[in-house]
Amino acid sequence: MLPPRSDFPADFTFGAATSAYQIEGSAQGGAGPSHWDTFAATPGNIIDNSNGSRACDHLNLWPQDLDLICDAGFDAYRFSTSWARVMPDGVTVNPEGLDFYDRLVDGMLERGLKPFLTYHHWDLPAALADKGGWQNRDVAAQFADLCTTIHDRLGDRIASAATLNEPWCMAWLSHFLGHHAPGLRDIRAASRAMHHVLLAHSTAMQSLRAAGAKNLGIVLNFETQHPADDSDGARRAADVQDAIYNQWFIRAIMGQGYPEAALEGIGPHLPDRWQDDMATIAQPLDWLGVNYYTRHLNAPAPGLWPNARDVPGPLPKTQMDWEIRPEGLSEFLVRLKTDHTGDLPLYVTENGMAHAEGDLVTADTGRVQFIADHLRACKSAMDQGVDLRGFFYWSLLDNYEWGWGYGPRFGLVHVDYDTMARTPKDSWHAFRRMLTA
Ligand code: GCO
Repeated sequence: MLPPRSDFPADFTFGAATSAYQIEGSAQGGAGPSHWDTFAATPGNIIDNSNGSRACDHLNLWPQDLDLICDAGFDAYRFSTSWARVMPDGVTVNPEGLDFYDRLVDGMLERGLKPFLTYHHWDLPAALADKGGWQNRDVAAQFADLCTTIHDRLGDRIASAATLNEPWCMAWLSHFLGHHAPGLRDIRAASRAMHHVLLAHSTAMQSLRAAGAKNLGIVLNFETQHPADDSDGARRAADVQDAIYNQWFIRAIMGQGYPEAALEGIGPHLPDRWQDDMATIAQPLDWLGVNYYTRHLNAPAPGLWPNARDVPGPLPKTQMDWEIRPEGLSEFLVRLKTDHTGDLPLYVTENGMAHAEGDLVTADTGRVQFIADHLRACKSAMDQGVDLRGFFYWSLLDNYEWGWGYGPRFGLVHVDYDTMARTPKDSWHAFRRMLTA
């Protein structure tokens, strides 16, 4: 059972989250190719060699998807706009793309849902990727143009907006670890991307503020980094991963500078005179979005920096093989307040699990338990003084899980990828009981 809604303040926001490439269908509606389309077209990059060309066909089925959010009793919907749909070549506007989001936002308001917009959730136009994408400093100004273009059209109806989703994934997972588009394993490319994503975020913040936008933030992901044992090597490995993963972005944004343990390896490859950008990067936020899923165990890996490797942990795991550790969520919320964000309002913008139980597509009591435990972790952080304003479940629908394709099922609602039929699972009903009681 989920905790009662009355455990949370009356104005606490409950929502469901999705992202454009994972649900819309990238081949329709005049969108241009994004680097996810080209990455997915390369054999071996996606487990099932699938792509987001059709995804959940949300571009056509969005009214029923909004109904599902509304009928469950949610207050808000966190969605993203696709850069490649709004600007197929990265710069020129596709009116059909903007029209789609315009209708979508009106659809939310008609159903009493607050629109929580994320300007970018990874579908960078291939034309910009050709020019180096996040490695190219020009991307900052181009991203700011995208944001103000979208703001001009939707800004009068948006409750809250985030510039970027998970810059760690955009820069490190994709340019150093090679798991996400553009699939590079190159420390110079990764280091440049680590800096330029922040420059893009802050340049967009400045342009959006100048255009009168309100309630602006960014969404960062946090994963607990523990040492696999009590050796010095394991502790060092965990510290370096923590610096890259959990400190790089928030420290820079809060004006605390890049963490030393990450600069050791990344510093030599940063763009010239990167220090000159640090004041710009520290733009004030109105709120911070926290995505939390799991923890990692780190063992030393002698050889090359960062000298760390992941080892499997002993805790129960999701369909992604991610360890389930709800207390990590309260730990991060408290740590953020104490070390970085102070009184800044926080939102859990993503938390959820990939999960499948037997043959009955609606059976997911394991997910209900997962959500209940993480909601209690939120409550515990609030009891410790954290100004947490909302919780968004990832995800409304089963959808395209990037390099994992369509296998992992994160949804409150099951999607049959042949018929596109949506079927609410136990967890959707559990939210409905909680939120409409
Ligand atoms: C992320 C993204 C989502 C994922 C989800 C599950 O956190 O990686 O925001 O797009 O689908 O997190 O991996």
